[in-house]
Amino acid sequence: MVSSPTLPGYRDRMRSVLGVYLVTDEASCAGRSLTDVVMAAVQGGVSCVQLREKTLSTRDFCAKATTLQTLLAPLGIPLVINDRVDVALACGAPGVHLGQSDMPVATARKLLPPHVFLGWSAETLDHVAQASQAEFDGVDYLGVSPVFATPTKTDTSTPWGLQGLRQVRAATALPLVAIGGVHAGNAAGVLAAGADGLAVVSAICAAAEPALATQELRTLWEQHHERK
Ligand code: TZP
Ligand code: MG
Repeated sequence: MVSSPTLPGYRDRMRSVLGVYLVTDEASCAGRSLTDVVMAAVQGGVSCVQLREKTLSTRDFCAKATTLQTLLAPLGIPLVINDRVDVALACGAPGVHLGQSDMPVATARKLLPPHVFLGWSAETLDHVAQASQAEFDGVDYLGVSPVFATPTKTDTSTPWGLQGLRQVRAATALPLVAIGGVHAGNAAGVLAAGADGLAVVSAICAAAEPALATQELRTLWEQHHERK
């Protein structure tokens, strides 16, 4: 649990949860198991793990989510379930991430216990405006998606770019995590443009050493915060 949205400091805790945010993709893991890559990322200092599964059966999705929740909960690292409120409820994950074609945020909020945090993908400034108005519907953070074009997901909207990210930052006080083409080489620029966190698939999953790759992102995130 990140803590209750009604407690002081909630947004700050949400921002640090977003710090280095691994989004899983077993196909990108170069033959290694997802669990091994996630545990390496844990070793490297990952702050949050999103289980993103687009092809698994519900049964297998639940099983994988339960395995990860069992590993991560004792370590205090929040597991976020992508797309599926039912799977999050089934495995007791503390977070859910929804996109524009998933269940509406207000509906998800009705189904989820209040301590479960909810992320929403923002692909346009209109989405950002909606999320800011709908803060009471319970969006806890926004995924700025995609910040750069990426081969990992090609059915995206127009990338925001750093200028777009700055516009999002100016438009909302919600915590922001940038996703899409983020890696150690551009992370400092992404943070300087206003992202609170770095969400990555390939920069960790496909890295030769996922623990080191995570550590590098973590160091960049910490350096950004030391400079602030
Ligand atoms: N949503 C927007 S871009 C993306 C998702 C899931 C994929 C990001 O992958 P990568 O490898 O970090 O660019
Ligand atoms: Mg989705």
